[in-house]
Amino acid sequence: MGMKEKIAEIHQLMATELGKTDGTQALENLRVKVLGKKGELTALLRGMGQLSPEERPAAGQLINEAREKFTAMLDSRLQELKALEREAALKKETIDVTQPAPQPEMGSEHPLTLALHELVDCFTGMGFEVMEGPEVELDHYNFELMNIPKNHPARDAQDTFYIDDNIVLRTHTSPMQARAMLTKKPPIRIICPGRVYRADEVDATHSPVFHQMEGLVIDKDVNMADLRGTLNAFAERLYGKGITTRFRPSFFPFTEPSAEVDLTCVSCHGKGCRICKGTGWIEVLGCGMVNPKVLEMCGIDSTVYSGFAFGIGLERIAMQRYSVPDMRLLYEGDMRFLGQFK
Ligand code: 2NM
Repeated sequence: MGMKEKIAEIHQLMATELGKTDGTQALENLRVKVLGKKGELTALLRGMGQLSPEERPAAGQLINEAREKFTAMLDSRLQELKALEREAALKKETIDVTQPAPQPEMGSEHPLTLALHELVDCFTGMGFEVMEGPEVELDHYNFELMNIPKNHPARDAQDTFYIDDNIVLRTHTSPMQARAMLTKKPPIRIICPGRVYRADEVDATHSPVFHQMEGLVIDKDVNMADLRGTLNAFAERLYGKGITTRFRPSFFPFTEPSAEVDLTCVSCHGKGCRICKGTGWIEVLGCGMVNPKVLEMCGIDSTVYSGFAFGIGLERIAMQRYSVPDMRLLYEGDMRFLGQFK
């Protein structure tokens, strides 16, 4: 077979194999097979030794032309394959910037926090300031200044967690209000939300740790009508028009007179139903005119100033508002419960 025919054979091989290459690696393999050290065209070059000296220049030229031609074929296929590979890579790596991002699972506010925020919004809207303070309190602030002297039944070890003789876990947020009266000049309008402690049994409506929000107003000529107006505004704001209050006489050492306050039953609007046990009223808070003794002990002249105070249990409000049947649900952190407040 002459040189021309052999080259034509290799050309034929190139042409068919080239079309079959499916990637740059396959192309490189073909290049090695034809042009590499042990390649077919290189073998022809080696075989030139057997040719006569007259035949060699022409054969050498044919081989060199073939090498250039094959190199050009390989190069052009390489460009094609690179373009195809790039296109495939782009397709695979495409980012759809319009696709919504995966949403992180959002938490939600605890029902007690929801109730707290509603109450705080309501009273700050009426000009009250929020004051917070220590949960570990001096007996002096928690009891003495609240007109609950030594030997008063409310101090009973059954009700109070004592740290030592003089230090307790606060049983209400009133000590914060004593601190306010001792440090501020009237007019005073504050609410004190926070955690309080009582050595109670645990059941559907009791827990040794619970939350309160107490309010205090001190100024000249503050009277019971101001107290009632304030609580009526609170009732309407939180529960809607037509919801009002009913005061029942009661007793607290720190207020005189004192009252328990009921709200129109929200579920029957006063007609009487299962929720309000037929009375048309729901008990929600305690209140009264600050006892002059408390004012005096806290450095406020009771002949010039008077004040009212009230205390609201946050658990009770949250349970009524969100129909929570058992207080323990508020503390267990069960996601199936908490997830309902999104
Ligand atoms: C209540 C009921 C009635 C109250 C009294 C005071 C203070 F500091 F002014 F004496 N703070 N909170 C109070 C009055 C709290 O809770 C049921």
